[in-house]
Amino acid sequence: MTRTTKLIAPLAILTVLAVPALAQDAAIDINGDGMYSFPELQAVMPEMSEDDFTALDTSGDGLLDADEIAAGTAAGMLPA
Ligand SMILES: [Ca+2]
Repeated sequence: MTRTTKLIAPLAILTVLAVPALAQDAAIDINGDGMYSFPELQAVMPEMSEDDFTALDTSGDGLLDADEIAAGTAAGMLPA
């Protein structure tokens, strides 16, 4: 986990509590960068393990881009 994600995680959790979980992508993508980080996903999917996230992060950059999100959704590991 990078220093940035450690700082963002508590903010993401607090923000997600204020909106319906899984309502829309914006509810997951807290920082609006178009990608899902592990803290962002885990905030709305507490059952998501770091191993699951790593499996979805095929490029290994620590973020799920649109292609990785689409693949995870198709595999049933992410909400549609
Ligand atoms: Ca990635």
